[in-house]
Amino acid sequence: MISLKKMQNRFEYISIDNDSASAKIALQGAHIFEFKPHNKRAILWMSQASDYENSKAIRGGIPICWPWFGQHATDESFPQHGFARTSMFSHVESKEVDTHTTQVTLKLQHYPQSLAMFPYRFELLVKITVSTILSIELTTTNLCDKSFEITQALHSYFNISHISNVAVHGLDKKRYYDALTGEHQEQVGDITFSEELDRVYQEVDSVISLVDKAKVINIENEGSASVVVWNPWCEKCSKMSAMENDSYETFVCIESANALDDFILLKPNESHTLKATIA
Ligand code: TA6
Repeated sequence: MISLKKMQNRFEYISIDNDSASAKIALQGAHIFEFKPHNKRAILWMSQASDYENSKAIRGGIPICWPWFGQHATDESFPQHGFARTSMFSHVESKEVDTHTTQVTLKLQHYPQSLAMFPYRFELLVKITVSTILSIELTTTNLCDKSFEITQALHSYFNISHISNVAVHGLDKKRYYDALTGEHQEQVGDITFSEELDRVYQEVDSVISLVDKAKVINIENEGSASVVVWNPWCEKCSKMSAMENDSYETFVCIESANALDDFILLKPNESHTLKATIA
């Protein structure tokens, strides 16, 4: 079953329910804010304090950071993580591949306000496949007569039992930029959490596993050279919008990205796809 729904404040989203899972995808930002395989816990975390209002980023699920990750390189008045996540996407196609698999494609193209921040004509296609696994493909096409660079991330928030129970496996020996210290380091072993952690791992070419006691979530990336791992811990969490003071205890962000030096250069008419598969 696929249906277009509206909340009381007219916030529009696509609701999916097939033999494998249920999911919800906001038209704003092509933002998946629920993915729940049947008879299992929801895989994606959503803040109880999040709004669902157009022009405000939803806190949780998988925000799409595009056409830049983090702060804009030259104008700090531009929105952090780009404008895609607060832009209205159009519906291209929804199809029930089979009773276990549903596919939705949404599209964003340049518009006057986007051209003011990112002076290029583009098409951004988001193809989401919902079954026992979730996959998201973010395809950027350069529609103009000059090259442009992007950085990007599928900023996935994952549900966890408790921050003290989890480890992130698969980044051992990878170099990372520590956003808290501005230093470059090399990862030793698995990542565990005991304080604020905000790192951009580079040249990542392996499957990343979120290990939460007996439960393991695997994140396989294609067209992505960076992985961002983030937890705000208590002090930053208490200062962030749409977070409850203890929110940090129940999520970890593992983001499939092309960030910092891993930017993507697209010549006219070239395309690039970033794909994440979550199982
Ligand atoms: O991906 C990590 C990060 O860049 C953190 O530094 C923090 O800012 C987080 O994203 C959330 O950003 P947001 O703009 O969604 O509040």
